[in-house]
Amino acid sequence: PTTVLRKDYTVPAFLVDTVDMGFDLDPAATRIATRITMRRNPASGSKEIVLFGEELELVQLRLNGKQLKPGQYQLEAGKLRIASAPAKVVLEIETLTSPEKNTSLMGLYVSNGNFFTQCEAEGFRKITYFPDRPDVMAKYTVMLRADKKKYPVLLSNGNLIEEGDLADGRHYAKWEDPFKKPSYLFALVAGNLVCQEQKYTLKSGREVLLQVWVEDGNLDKTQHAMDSLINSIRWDEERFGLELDLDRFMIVAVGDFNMGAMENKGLNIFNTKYVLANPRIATDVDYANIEAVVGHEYFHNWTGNRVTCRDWFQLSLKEGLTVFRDQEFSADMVGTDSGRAVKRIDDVRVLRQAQFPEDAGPMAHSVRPDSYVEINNFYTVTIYEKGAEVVRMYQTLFGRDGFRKGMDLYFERHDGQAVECDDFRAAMVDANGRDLSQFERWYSQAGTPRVRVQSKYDSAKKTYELTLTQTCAPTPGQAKKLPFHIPVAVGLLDSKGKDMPLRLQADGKGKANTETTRVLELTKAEQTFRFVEVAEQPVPSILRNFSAPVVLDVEYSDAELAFLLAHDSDPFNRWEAGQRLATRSLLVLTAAVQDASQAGHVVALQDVLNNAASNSGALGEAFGLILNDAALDAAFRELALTLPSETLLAEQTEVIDPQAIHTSRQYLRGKLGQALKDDLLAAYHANQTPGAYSPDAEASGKRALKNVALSYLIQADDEAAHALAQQQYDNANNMTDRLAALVALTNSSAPGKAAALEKFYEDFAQEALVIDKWFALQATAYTADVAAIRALSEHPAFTLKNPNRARSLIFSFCSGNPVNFHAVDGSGYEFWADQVIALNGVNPQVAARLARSLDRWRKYAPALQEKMRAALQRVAAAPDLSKDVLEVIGKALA
Ligand code: B3K
Ligand code: ZN
Repeated sequence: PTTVLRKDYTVPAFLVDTVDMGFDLDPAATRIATRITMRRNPASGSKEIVLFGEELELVQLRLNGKQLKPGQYQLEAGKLRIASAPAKVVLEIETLTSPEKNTSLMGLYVSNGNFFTQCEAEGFRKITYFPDRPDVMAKYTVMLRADKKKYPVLLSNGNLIEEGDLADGRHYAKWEDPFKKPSYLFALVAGNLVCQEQKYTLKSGREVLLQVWVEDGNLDKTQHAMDSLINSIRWDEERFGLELDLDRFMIVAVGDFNMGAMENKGLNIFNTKYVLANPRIATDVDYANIEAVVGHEYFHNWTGNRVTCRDWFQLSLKEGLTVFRDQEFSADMVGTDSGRAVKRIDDVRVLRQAQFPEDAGPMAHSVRPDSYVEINNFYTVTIYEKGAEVVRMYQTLFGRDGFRKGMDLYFERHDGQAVECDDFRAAMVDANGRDLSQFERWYSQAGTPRVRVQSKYDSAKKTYELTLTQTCAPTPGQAKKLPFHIPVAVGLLDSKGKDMPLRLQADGKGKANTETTRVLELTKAEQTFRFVEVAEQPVPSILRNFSAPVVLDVEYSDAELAFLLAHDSDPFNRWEAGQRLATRSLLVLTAAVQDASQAGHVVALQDVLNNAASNSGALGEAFGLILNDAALDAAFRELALTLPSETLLAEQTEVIDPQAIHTSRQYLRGKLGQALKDDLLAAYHANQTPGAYSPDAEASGKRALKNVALSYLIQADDEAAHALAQQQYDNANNMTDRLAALVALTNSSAPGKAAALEKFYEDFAQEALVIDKWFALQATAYTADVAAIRALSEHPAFTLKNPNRARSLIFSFCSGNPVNFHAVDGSGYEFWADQVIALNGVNPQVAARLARSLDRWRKYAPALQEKMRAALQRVAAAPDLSKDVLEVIGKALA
C-alpha cells in the first residue's frame, strides 16, 4: 500500500462552492444524485479534477450538462480524474451503494434497520465521487427520500427547510447547512427513532432547538446527555465566548459505531455507549464519559468545524485542542480544586497507560505525523491525549487569560478556514508576544522526553539548585532528538510540609517572593535553576499538576515520598508520591519473583514475596493515613489507594514478565488488604450513598472509595468478604455498585459467583450496553484463560460485527488481562491472530485497533517474543489484508 507524506501536500486544483445531494434510501441499493459546482483554484496551476470514490457503482457522470463517457475521464485506484477541465464546472454524479452490505461502518450503513453515515476521515468517498479532503469546504443541500413507515425520521446537517409526502408510501425531507464544511462533516440519519427535545436560550437571547434521538424504548436514558449538552453550550459561551451558530443541534445514538462519537455539523452521531444512561444501566464512569464526549463533540463545532484541518496530518489541531477543551469542561463541571485534581490524575493515567507505550513502540508518531498509510490508524492517543497535553502547555506558559487571548486570535484569523497546527501555535505566540519556535518540536518529534532532576542545597548561601537534564529515546524514523521546550512547575516544601515562597536568582532584586509554584522553562539538554533565600533544605515537588508530558526521574527516599504523600499542596504530586512508593515496592517484588523462578529450584513463592516485601509496611502506613484522612475527597483517596496497573508496571520493567507482575501486584494488594482491613471496612461503611442515585462528583467519589475498599477486602477471599460483595450485589440501586460487586465476586471463589453472573445476564439481556459489561468483566477476570474467552466468543450474544461487543470481549482480554493474554503457551496470541484475521474481513478499522495489542512484543522475554512474532507473521500472511491491518502489522514486524 502507498504511504502518504505530509511534505507532498498540494492545494486542491478545484474549489467547491455548493453540493446538492439527493438520496433514495434503500438498504440494498441506495441511489445518490450529487450536483457539485466547482471552479479552478487560482492558487493551483492544475486544471485536473481529482475525485475520490470507493466501493461505488458509477451510474452517470455529467460535466456542464454533458455526459462523460469512459475515456473522457480516468477511473483508477479509487480516483476519478478529469484532465483539463474548464474554469467553471458543474458536475452531476449518480452513484449506487449497498448500505446493508457495509460492515466497515464507514460511509452509509445500516444499523438495526436504520441508516447512518460516518464520513471522517475518508468515508464520504463511499457515498459519491468527491474531492474528499478537509481543505475543500462547501455548502450542502441534502434531499432525503425513503419509505415513510420504515424511516419516519429523516435527518441531515443544518436546518430542515422542507418536508412532505411522495407517491408509494415514501416521503422526503430537505436539509440545508448554512455553513460551508468539509465532506468529512457530512451526515445523514434515517429511520425509526424518537427524540427528547427542548428549546434553549443562548446567552445572546437567541433560541435554539436541542434534540437527542434514540431508538424507541430508550427515551428514559437521554436526560443526562441533554443536560451535558446544555452544560457544554453554556460552558463554551462562558469560558471561550463561543456561541452555538445553528438554530438546531441534534445528537443521535447508534448501536454500531467504530468510535465514540462524531461531530458532524449540527448532527452529532454517537455510539450509544456515550449517550444512554440511567442509574440502572450506567456506572458513574459512564455518566462522566457521556458528559465528556457530549462536550467534546459539541466543542468541535468551533475547534474542528468552523476552523478545520488543512490535511489529515493536522488532525491534532482539532483533536488535541478539543480534548483539552473537554478536559477543562469536565474539570469545571466538578468545580472544586480537588475535583479538578482528580480529573487531572485520571487524564494523566490514561496518557501514561496508553500514550507512553505508543510513543515507545513501533507505531510511535509525532503529534503532527509526517506520513501514514491509513489515516484511520492515526486517531491515536498521541494525536488526542498527547495533543491535548501540548495545548495545555500553552496555558501553563501563558496562563488562562493568555491562552484565551490566543484562542480569540485563532478564531479571528481562521474562522471558515482549513489550517495547520503551526497556525494555532502562531496565534498563541502572537497573542502573547513570545518567541516559541522551539516549542514546535512537540509537534514534529515523537517520543516521551525524560527529565532527570538533581538537586543541591547550600546551607551557608541559602541557595538551592535544581539541575534538569532532558533526553528522548529514538523512535522509528527519528534517530536523533533535539531538546524540547518543557515547562516544569516546581514547589519546595519546608520540613513542616509547607510550601516555601520561591525566588529565583534570575528574578533579580525587588520582586515580591510570594509565589509557591514556579514554572521553570527547560529548553536546553541541561539547565540549572538556582533558588535563593531558601531558609532550609527543602523537599522538591517537581512537575506539579503534571505540567508537561514527560517521564520524571528523581531520586526520592521512601521517607521523602511518604512526606510528599502526606503534605504536598499540589494534589497531583501528592498522588504521584504514593504511586512512586507503590511502584517501588512492586518492582522489588516483581524482580524477586523472577529471580526465584529463574533460580530453577523450588522456592516457596510466598517466602520469596514475604522477604522482598520489606517496604510494604511503610506503604501500608502511608496508605492508611490517606484512607483515614476525612479532609480529603473520597475520589482522591480512591485514586491514591489504587496501585499502578499491571500495564503501567510492565512499561517500567526492562523485560516484561506479565506473570511476575501479576503475582506481585496481587500479593501486595493482599498484604495491604490485611494490614488495613479494619480501616477498609470502616471506609466501606462510611462511604455508603443511601437514597436516590446521583452521579455527582461527591457521590461517585464515595462509591469509588467504597468499591476500592471492597476490592481490597475481597482479596482475602474469605467468607466475610464474599458476603459483603453478595449483599452489595443484591441491594444495589445503581449499576456502579452492582457491577463493582459482580467484579469482586468474579475475582473470588465466592460460591454465589456463577449464579450472580447468570442473574446479571438475565436481568439485563435487553440492554446491549450492559451485556457488553457482562462480557468485559469476564474477559478481564484474573481467572479467565484463553479457553474461557473462546467459549464466551461462542455465546449467542457475541458478534464481531458490533464494535462495542467485539471490544467488550476481545479487546478487554487482549489488552486488559495481561496475565492471561500472555499465557506462556502462546495460546493468547493464537486467539488474537484468529480474531484480527476474522475482524479484518468485517471491519478493517476495528481489526487494526486489535492488531495493535502486540505493539510492545519486543519488550517481552525471548520465549514469549517468539510466539508473538509467529502470531504477527501468521496475520501478515493472511489473504486480503486491509491497508489498516497491513500498516500496523508491518510496523510491528519492521
Ligand atoms: N472526529 C471523530 C473521529 C472519527 C474517526 C474516524 N476514523 C471523533 C472525535 O474525535 O470527536
Ligand atoms: Zn474529536
